Amino acid sequence: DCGIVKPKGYNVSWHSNPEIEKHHFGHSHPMKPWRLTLAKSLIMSYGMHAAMDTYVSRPASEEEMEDFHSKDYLEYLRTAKVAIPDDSDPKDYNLGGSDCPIFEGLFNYCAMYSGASIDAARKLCNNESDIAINWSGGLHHAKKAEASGFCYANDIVLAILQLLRKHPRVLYVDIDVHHGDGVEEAFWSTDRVMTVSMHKYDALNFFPGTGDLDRTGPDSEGNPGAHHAVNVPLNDGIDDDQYTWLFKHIVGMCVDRFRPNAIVLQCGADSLAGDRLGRFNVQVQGHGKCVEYCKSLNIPLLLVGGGGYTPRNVARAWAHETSIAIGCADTIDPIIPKHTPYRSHFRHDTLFPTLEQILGDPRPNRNSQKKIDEIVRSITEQLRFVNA
Ligand code: V1S
Ligand code: CA
Ligand code: ZN
Repeated sequence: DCGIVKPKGYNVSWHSNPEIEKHHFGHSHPMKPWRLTLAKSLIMSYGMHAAMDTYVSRPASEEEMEDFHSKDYLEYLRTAKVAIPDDSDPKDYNLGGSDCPIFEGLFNYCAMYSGASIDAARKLCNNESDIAINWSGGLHHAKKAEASGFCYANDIVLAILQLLRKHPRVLYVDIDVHHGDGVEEAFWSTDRVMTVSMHKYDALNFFPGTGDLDRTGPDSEGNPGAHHAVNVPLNDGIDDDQYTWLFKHIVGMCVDRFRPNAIVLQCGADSLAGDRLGRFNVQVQGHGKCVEYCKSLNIPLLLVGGGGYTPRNVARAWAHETSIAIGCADTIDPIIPKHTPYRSHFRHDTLFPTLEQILGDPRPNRNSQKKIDEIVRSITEQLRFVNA
């Protein structure tokens, strides 16, 4: 390894299970659990595992998953058979289409990534970890009784429910390029969870089509959830400077007003430049700055993965963010170690591939300063109603 040691008096735990990586959504499907193998390869070749408490996670029990999901949905998910989709089945819970196919071992896959997030949250609750990491989680679109956008079980909601057993208030922050609709909906009517999502927003042409600036919580009089949903709708091509400035400014204001006892950061890597589905121009550095900022707040922090459809860039971002968590980002060699398994995958861009340099055609930045100012003005106004 690279001589990385455990930081003194600061515990980072890494929750994973190699079983998860072996599942396949199907040939042309953009979601590749194998990207986790690639991320693990980087994390381990740098020797970062030596600086963390590493846990092989166990599958969540059905009872644990019932904390959020309905019994009948879980039953359907557990018994769903790989078959020609039956379009006439009215109660298919959105399973079996092209976004959420039924594949071999589906239920086990869901139980495993959920178990890892639940375990990670429990480590934070009993103060055994300062930062807990589950790169296989972050599946923010799943609903109580419905699969959506490559997500079947909502491990984030399950983890936040664990955190709420101990902590009065949890802040959820989502930097996936898509709107974190499933988490927002789950905690829509409570003032114990504030949800913040930054995303590409286009009601008609970008999934899932929700998350406009004025969707701030329930409108009904006296509902405690009012003002506790923060949405940051963005346009194509946003760059590192704009993105990290907005992140720090908005998350900073949310922490000041809401005073969370724990933070969950969904680190979806489809917000990176060159992503197969994403539209942004964020670099590994900028993406990592979001993690660095959350760490600097010194509040128990859960890091989960999420989207990310250009595997070599996903692996880079999550390895870099692991190095930020353990505090060695500035000391490791930027050039990917020679002995890294699958190193050839990172050679796409340069002969000496680095951890941070990604390739992505620079998209024109369609985010005007005027629009950014309007977002900040509106959210500042919204947060005046939050007083924890
Ligand atoms: N964008 C996009 C996209 N691409 C696909 C897709 C492509 C090929 C396949 F073989 C299967 C699916 N689906 C979508 C989106 C869903 C994006 C989910 C993002 C998930 C996350 O990163 O936030 C978290 C893990 N679905 C759609 O746009 C829906 C359709 C409306 C259009 C595409 N077709 C395939 C389904 C219906
Ligand atoms: Ca998001
Ligand atoms: Zn996404």
